[in-house]
Amino acid sequence: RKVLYSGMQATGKLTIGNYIGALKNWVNLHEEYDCFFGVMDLHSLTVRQNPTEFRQNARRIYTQYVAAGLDPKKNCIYFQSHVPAHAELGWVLDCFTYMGELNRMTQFKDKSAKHADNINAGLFTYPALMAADILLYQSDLVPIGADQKQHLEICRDVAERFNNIYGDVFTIPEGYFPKTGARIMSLAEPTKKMSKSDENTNATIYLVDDRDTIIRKFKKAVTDSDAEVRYDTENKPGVSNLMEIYGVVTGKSMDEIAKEFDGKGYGDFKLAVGESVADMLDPFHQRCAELEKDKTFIDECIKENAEKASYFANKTLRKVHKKLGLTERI
Ligand code: AQP
Repeated sequence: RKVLYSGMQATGKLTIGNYIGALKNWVNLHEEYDCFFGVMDLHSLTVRQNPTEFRQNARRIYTQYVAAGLDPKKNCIYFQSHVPAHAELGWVLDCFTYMGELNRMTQFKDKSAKHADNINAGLFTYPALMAADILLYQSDLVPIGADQKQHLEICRDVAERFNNIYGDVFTIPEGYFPKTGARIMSLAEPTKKMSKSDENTNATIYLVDDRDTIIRKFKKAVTDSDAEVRYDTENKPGVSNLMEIYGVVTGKSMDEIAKEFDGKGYGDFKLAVGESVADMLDPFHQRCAELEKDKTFIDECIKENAEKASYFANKTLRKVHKKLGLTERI
């Protein structure tokens, strides 16, 4: 069977962008592949974390993967920091990644503009660690949102560079991008992607938000002054984003949505979008609450899967060390 790899940073609370752009697709694909889903806590260190909140957020994300429908007994769901091979291969790949390649990354540019007081080396070399995450498991498929496309390209380039020198060590992974919802935008600034680290909490729907909060945030969403529900990302980014969210959640096409709200005001439209998202998240919230009650089940999965992930990751790492000529441990 082919291997699928994906993960999310453990920074903050997951958003419906993370859910629609990534998690939902994992659930659709997970039966067909051997899957590894990481809670990418080492990646989160590029931004200063409050240790108590960080630990809680990371655990919550683990639980949310399971609540969304991923079976932790069949899929390897684990914390990146529990498998030291990630950091080890990350270092090796740092040495195979060029500064020029990393300099072109738009995420680095965006994030360094946002955190001007902490532009650290980890933020810059992030794509090399991400390449290690994927390559350690000899992954074939990597489902990601459109924002991660550039990083996956670097991963493929670095893997090919390494393979050209040392033979076929790494499987070259393919990206899997959702047809709709690959880029859910901020509700406050619809030309920016919705992001879990956005300081404006009204811009973002978190997976933990309750029904009233969700509906309130959608009511406040920035649209435009023409009162026409029409898909046009260029001229109507706010409305188009809401249509996209509604489309993913209800399965309706953009034309169907435009017809449904023809002649109706934005008020009705926003309420319908809010209710559809709240309805989608209701069963998810129930499942999260159940899982949070049964602490031992999640603890056991975390432990078992750290061992399973380490087994596969170390196999690749040993091969890499050998190819590089590092001295074997006696
Ligand atoms: N707005 C989005 N629309 C669609 N997909 C998205 N993803 C993130 N935001 C959107 C996808 O979610 C997965 C996990 O992302 P990540 O946590 O590794 O990092 P990110 O892309 O940087 O996500 P965030 O939410 O913006 O996090 P912060 O604020 O911490 O940087 C990826 O597959 C991503 O494409």
